[in-house]
Amino acid sequence: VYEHINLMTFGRNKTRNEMKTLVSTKPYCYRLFQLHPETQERFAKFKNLTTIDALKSSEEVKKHGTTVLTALGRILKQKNNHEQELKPLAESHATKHKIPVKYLEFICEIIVKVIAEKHPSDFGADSQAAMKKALELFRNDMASKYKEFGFLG
Ligand code: HNN
Repeated sequence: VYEHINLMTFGRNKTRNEMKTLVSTKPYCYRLFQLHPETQERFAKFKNLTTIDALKSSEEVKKHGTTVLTALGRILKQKNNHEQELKPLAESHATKHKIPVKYLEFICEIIVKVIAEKHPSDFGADSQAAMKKALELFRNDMASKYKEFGFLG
């Protein structure tokens, strides 16, 4: 599972060009916005992207997808000792961006789906279950931090 996250987060052992190729060929960055348009509304910077083609070709969306997956990869690599990594993100997502826990669920579901699609022979039922569980732990901790910051999510 952690190998896959490495791949998804364009791991440190990749060169910049390899990373760019991965980013530009993997069609997952826009999927959250496609499936759940209400999530796109949280991003002032993506307001002008009103068609699927615009979303698919946007460098900004790719860049943000990388930001999100890199942050998530760092959290998951802590194997649940993620308090330090999680707290500032929980704070900004609770108090500034006001991102409901439901939106976190959306992206987690998409991440599992996309890895399963991209690596069908390496990401079977057990791996999927393990990844789901890891993402669930992440979400639960986000949700409890949200409450500490007074956001009920
Ligand atoms: O904390 C920050 O504001 C820094 C930028 C950042 C990071 C590192 C954001 C971020 C922003 C600010 C974007 C900007 O101004 O460039 C916004 C508006 N997020 C959102 C909104 C929604 C959102 Mn997220 N994020 N994020 C991160 C990092 C991680 C991260 N964000 C997430 C979801 C699902 C949504 C709902 C549409 C999200 C996740 C799951 C993660 C991974 C921990």
